[in-house]
Amino acid sequence: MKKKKYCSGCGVLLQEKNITQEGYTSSLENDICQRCFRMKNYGEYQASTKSNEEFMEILQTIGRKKNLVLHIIDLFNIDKDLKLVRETVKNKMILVLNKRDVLPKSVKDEKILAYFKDMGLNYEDMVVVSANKNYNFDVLYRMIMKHKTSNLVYVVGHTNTGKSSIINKMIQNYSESEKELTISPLPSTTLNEIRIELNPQLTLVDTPGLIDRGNVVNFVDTSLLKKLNPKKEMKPKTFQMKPNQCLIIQDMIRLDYVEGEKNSFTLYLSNDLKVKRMNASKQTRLKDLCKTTHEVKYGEDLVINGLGWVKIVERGVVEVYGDKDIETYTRKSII
Ligand SMILES: Nc1nc2c(ncn2[C@@H]2O[C@H](COP(=O)(O)OP(=O)(O)OP(=O)(O)O)[C@@H](O)[C@H]2O)c(=O)[nH]1
Ligand SMILES: [Mg+2]
Repeated sequence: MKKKKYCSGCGVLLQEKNITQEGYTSSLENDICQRCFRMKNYGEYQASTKSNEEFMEILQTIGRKKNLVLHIIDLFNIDKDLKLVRETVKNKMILVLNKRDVLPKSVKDEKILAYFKDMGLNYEDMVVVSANKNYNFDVLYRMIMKHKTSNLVYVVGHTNTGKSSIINKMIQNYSESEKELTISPLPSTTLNEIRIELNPQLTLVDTPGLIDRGNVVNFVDTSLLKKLNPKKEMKPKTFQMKPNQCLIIQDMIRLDYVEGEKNSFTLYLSNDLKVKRMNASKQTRLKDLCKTTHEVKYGEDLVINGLGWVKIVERGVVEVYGDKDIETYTRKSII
């Protein structure tokens, strides 16, 4: 029997029998599956469905080992259940805050770090990085070498946080290897554990990420998806708001300011999205969508999962209209 071969892009078991199934390749001589080939060469993204049960099993298995773990967070899309990963994986952990490049440059790294330190979760260390800008990787590398318990270091986190992008940067920076993991803006790009030996002292293990069911990315087409993810520093948009005014974001989300004093709403979104302020009572657009009401307190953000957030200065009541599966919630302001 032939030896099993796994895709070097996403980790799936390669097979040449069934074109409709995961892991298909026209020939087992190839190193990557057809899905990865298309993503890498044509930017043709194909969604896959990885269940969160499988993800939790992977986390639990890692939790039974003693290896150091890197927990990757997307600063644009901070997971609400950060604690879940920390509680499942009790290993020594470094918190890696990725996509620094999309936050305004005026925000200091210290401020970002302080926000996460205040959560009181137990990490060995924390670092702010950007895989796209190759920012702070020497600091990250030194932290890994300082805290690792063996040559094997696991990389975990939600889908799309940039786990594979970070490992690719580490390969470029610290190894002679030509390997390249597949990355994409769609959920579930990586499908299985993939071990990447950087050098005799360090092997990184890429893992599939937990899917966030309430994230906007699950409900949009590819062209909108490309607009949603900021590619550059976000230019915050500020609107002075009075009750009975509303904001319409890209004909997808409507925010009605229903109760409070004169207020200021600052939107942190991809610069490619359009926002309009309107008179709420004269405008019925999007009002047929599902409504959620939030009381936003002083110093809080209203988060629209996957789209970004609104920093609201004074206390106020806001109604959000959008697809019923898009999750919205409030949190302490990050900026
Ligand atoms: N702006 C910005 N985008 C990034 C950065 N790192 C990764 N991305 C983008 O984020 C998206 C997801 O990256 P991946 O590396 O595939 O994320 P992942 O965590 O491996 O995702 P799964 O394999 O699905 O769990 C891609 O569109 C990347 O280009 C970064 O530092 N800055
Ligand atoms: Mg990945």
